[in-house]
Amino acid sequence: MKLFSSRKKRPDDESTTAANSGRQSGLFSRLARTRDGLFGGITSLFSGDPVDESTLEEIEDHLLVADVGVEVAGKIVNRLRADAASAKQGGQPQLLQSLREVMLEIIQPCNPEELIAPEARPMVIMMVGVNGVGKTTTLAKIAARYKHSGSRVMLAACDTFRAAAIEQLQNWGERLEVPVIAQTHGADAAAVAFDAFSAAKARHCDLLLVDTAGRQHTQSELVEQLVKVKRVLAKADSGIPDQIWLTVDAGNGQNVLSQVHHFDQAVGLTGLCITKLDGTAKGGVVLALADRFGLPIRFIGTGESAEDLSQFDAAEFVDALLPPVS
Ligand SMILES: Nc1nc2c(ncn2[C@@H]2O[C@H](COP(=O)(O)OP(=O)(O)O)[C@@H](O)[C@H]2O)c(=O)[nH]1
Ligand SMILES: [Mg+2]
Repeated sequence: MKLFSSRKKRPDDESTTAANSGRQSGLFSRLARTRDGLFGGITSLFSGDPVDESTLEEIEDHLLVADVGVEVAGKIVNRLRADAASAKQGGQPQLLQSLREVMLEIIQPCNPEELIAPEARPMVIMMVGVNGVGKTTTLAKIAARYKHSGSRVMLAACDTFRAAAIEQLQNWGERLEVPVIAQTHGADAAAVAFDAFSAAKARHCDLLLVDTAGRQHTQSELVEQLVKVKRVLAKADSGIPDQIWLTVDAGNGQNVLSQVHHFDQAVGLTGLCITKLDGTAKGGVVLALADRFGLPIRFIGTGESAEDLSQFDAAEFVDALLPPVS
């Protein structure tokens, strides 16, 4: 089975149809906190009055509180001001339209390209990130999603740093009926990854998801271990890992920018997963990430259970962040 091939429908293709409406998907309700933080208090957005400086200031303040960052907030407000000054802007519905347009322009580069399945071997995705951001949970959600769509999935427990981490992945494996390759606590993470790839190949899996230990990006010996996992996998097959995704917790706000920078320098990132968008008002950081790095955003997490995962779609995301047009 070639799950990732462009010929095959992706498991969540519905997100790319139906005009990508964030309002029609569950995403709209799940992003309520960020949306309220961004625009909830701005009643003048709906007043129908012409846009004035105080409205723009209010919007800028809210953007900053939602952790969009100074640069992006400035960019957005400048654009709104320019639109307001031009014939394009005649009142509030147009203000919302301008907001939608500028936000979409910023986020659009993060729309992920479809993953193409490699020939005759499993696709290998390695997940990295600091402690507690939701790497293991996100991997399990991804496993559930692809298993559900008929792929053969395997998990590699390469967080050997904490005994509980191996158990956590094994529990997910049991729940999802997905095999987990693990060794004991303290085992060499790179050796586990190597074994897991051999096992995934032998069992004709489509997808191997490699969990890794959480670490601060500033802990150099731990980052070295990640580099080693990557190097050892490449010895097994020069094409792997196919993808290295960084999971970040949206609740960490602007701190995620330095995480992306450091992990990218250390291992080279091909994508991001953004978690905990359900529990934070700082989801505006997605705009900051998009503006600064433009890395593909693969998935967003909006809860703790297996189904609380959405494939990222820029238009849908922007729709879910904006207040409903009354
Ligand atoms: N609310 C919420 N909680 C999440 C999400 N993703 C993960 N978590 C929780 O965050 C905690 C840490 O997750 P874990 O996967 O162990 O993080 P790791 O250390 O990066 O592997 C767990 O309690 C997860 O259930 C999410 O999208 N939303
Ligand atoms: Mg973990």
